[in-house]
Amino acid sequence: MRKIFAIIMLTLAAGALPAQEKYVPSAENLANREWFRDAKFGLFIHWGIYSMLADGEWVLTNKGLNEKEYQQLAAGFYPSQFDAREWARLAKEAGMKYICFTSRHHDGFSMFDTEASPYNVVDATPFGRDVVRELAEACREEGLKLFLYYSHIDWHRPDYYPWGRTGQQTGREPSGTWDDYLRFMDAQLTELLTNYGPIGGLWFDGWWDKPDADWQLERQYALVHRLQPGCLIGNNHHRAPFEGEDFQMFERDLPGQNTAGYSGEATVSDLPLESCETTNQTWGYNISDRNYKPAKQLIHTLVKAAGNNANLLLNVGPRPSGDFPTEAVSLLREIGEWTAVYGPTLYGTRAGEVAPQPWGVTTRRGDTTYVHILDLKEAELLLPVKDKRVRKAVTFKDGTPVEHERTKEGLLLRLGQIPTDIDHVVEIIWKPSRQTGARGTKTHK
Ligand code: JFZ
Repeated sequence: MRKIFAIIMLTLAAGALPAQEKYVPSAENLANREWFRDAKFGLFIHWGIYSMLADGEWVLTNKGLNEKEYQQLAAGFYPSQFDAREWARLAKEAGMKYICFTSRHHDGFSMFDTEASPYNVVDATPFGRDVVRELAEACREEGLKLFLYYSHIDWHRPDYYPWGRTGQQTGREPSGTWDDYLRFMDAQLTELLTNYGPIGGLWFDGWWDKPDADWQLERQYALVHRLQPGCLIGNNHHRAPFEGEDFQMFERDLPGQNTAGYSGEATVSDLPLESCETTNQTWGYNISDRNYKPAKQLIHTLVKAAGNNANLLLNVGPRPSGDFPTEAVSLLREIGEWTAVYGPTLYGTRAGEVAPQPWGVTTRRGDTTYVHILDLKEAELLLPVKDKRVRKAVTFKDGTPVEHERTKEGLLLRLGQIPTDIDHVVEIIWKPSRQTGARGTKTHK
């Protein structure tokens, strides 16, 4: 016995056994990543008891409210117009393929039935309905996938301690045991991944509040993947992806850009990518934010995301009543009219052979490339593609042929006039490349 024990100890010491298993995504997870890359467009929904204060999801901290007083909002939460099926229909009509819903935001209030805390929509509100359950059912009925936003920050629980850089002015007791908080999150994640059927993905957020804390993310991710191997994990930490993550998100920016100032340290990975953006200026319902983006701008963001190999997760902050703001509904409808026609130039595509340009982007599927002309002041466009021959080039919307010519610099498209459409799409079908041509010669890499 002692001998065997000694051998085991020696083997361990020699490093023959790995200390921590590297994450190997399951086949189902890899398939879901491809589904995700194909999906291109999702609806982000920020909704919670903060919506009642109509000043965004950060109101508790931004206004330095007293947290005990804030809790009392729950007793008045009765969203008489809430209809998960209606939300799912609006998303579907807009051309979206998934919904990402705030199951619990930084304020710590759970929008689902949880045993881990009484501070939840079923136990603490007169409404008493499990919003995540109704949304999960509605998504299933409409053929959408459900993703769940889950905050790592908690401005309510004492065990979210030591505090991070946010939520310090809310009158809370400065004490609590961090390990309890980790156990709480494990319990909630177990519920979310057990009680609602397949979850498309988890959208974590808040790591950045205290980057040096012992988050035990690899352990937490392993729990998620053990319960649902197919569930895609993303984390809005604004860094290159961590071990165990399945997609990478960019907040208010296209991959590789950093106009919002959040993504300075995020290199673009090979994982599926997602950009998220607001319809107005805030995530949670904000009654004074009337500054909605025009449909054209949001469509351009969607198209540019696709041209950068990314999805767009577009946000709506429903009212306390449960309705979407009127402007948001109109925007979703307008975008839906566009995707109904132009969807085929996006869904199932990958970034095209021409990198994003000032005039627009390209997407491709098989032997077809879609040239998305978003902003061009001329009637001609030179594509720097030299190694391919055109079989057919047409205007996507009506199939009219597009004159084209091979030049030294590439392929010159003559559009006839300066494009004025929201997105003037030229569809190019290429001839089979010579290497894979009729003579069946070997392809070289
Ligand atoms: C986060 C949330 O804080 C926000 O409420 C919303 O849910 C959004 C989608 O994600 O936004 C952030 C994240 C990080 C920073 C700022 C906003 N940051 O590091 O400054």
